[in-house]
Amino acid sequence: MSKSKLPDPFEKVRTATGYGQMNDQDDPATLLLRHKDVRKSAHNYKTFSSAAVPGRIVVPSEVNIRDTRQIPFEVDPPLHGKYRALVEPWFRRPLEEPYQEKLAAQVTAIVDEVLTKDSVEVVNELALLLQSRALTLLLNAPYSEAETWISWGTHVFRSEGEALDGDKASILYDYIDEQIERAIAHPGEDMYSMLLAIEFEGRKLTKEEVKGVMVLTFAGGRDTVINAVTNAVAYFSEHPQSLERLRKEPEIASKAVEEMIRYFSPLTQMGRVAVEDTQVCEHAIKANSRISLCWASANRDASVFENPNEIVMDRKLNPHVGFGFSHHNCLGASHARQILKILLQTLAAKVGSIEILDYQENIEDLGEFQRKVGYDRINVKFNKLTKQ
Ligand code: EMZ
Repeated sequence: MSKSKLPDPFEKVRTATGYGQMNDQDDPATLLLRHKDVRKSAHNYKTFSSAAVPGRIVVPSEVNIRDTRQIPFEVDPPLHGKYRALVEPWFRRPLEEPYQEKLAAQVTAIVDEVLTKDSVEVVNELALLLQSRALTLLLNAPYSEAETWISWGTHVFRSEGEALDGDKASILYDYIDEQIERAIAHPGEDMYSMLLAIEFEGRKLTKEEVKGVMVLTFAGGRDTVINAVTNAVAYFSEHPQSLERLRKEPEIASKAVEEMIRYFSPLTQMGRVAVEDTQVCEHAIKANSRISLCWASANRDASVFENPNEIVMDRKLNPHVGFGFSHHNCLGASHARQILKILLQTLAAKVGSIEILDYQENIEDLGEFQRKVGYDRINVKFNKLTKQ
C-alpha cells in the first residue's frame, strides 16, 4: 500500500523551526513550512513581492531561460488586480455546462481507450493527453493543436530527467509568437484573439503582455495537472474502496477533488522576493533574498489538518493552499478542478480496479528535502467495472 503514497518530507523541520533552506542556482531560498506563515506571507505582497525579474519567483528559478513576464502571476497589486480582472471571466468558462460536456466527452474517450489496453503508461498515455486536449477548451483552440502540445512532453521548460532547458523553452516562445501573429491576421474566438481585443487602461495589450498571459497558461497548468491526474490514478489503484465510494456517494466528488489537491500538492512551492529586511519564524530575511511559500508542507500541517497524511475523501474543513493563497491564487483552478472532478466521476463509472505494473517515482531535489511529486512513468492495467 505504499506505491501511491506521497510522503511528507517537511514534517520534522516544520515542527522544529518552521523553515528550511534550499540553494538554487546560487540564489538560495528560505522555505516557509507552516500553514500560518505561508498564508500570512502570501498575503503580504508589500514585503514579499512577485514582481522581481521574470522567472525569479519560481523555484527552481527560471531567470536563465525566460525574459517574458508571466501575467498576472509576476505582477504585484494593484496592477495585478487590473490584469486579473481582465482575464478572470475567460478562466471561469470551465464552470459553464457546455464546457463541462465537452470535457466529459474528452475524458470518456480517453478512459474508454485505456480500458482496451493490457498496459497503459499513465503519464504519457493518459495524463499528458488529457491535459493537452483539455487545454484546447481553455484556449478555445482547434482540437488538432493538442497534437503539437503532446509532442512537447510533460514540462514545457524541462527535458526528461533534466533541469531547465532553454532550447525547449524556445519552442514554446516561438509557437506563442506565431499564434499571436496568426490571431492578429485572422482574429477568431480563441484566447489569443480575446487578449488582443481587450482594452487595458485605455489601450490594447502589447504583444509581450499577451505572450506573458499565454506562457503562464501553458506552463502553469502543465506538469501540475499531469501530476494530479497521474497521482489520482495511482491512488485509486491502491484504494479501490474510494472509487466504490464515489460510485455510491457521487455528491462527495467536489470534496474529494479538494482533498486530492491538498494531499498531492502538485505545485510544491512558489517564491517571493523580500523588498526589505524582515523576519519570519524569528529568522532574518535580507532584502532582495528569496523566500518560498511551501504549499506542499503547509498542506500537511497537523495543527490545521487532522490525519494530514491520509486522503479523507469527504474531508469537511479543508483550508488547503494547493492552489496558492490570497490574491495570487491559481487562475486555472476552475479548469483544473473540472478536469479532476470529471476524471473521478468517469473512473468511478467505468473502472472496477487498477493494477500498478511498474513505475518510477519523480522526486524533486529541494536541498535538505527530497519530495516525491508523482511519477516519471507508471504502467498500470485498467479493469472494466463489471458488476453494478
Ligand atoms: C510558472 C509556474 C506557475 C512557471 C502557478 O505556477 O508554473 C511552473 O510550472 C512554470 O515552470 O513558469 O508558470
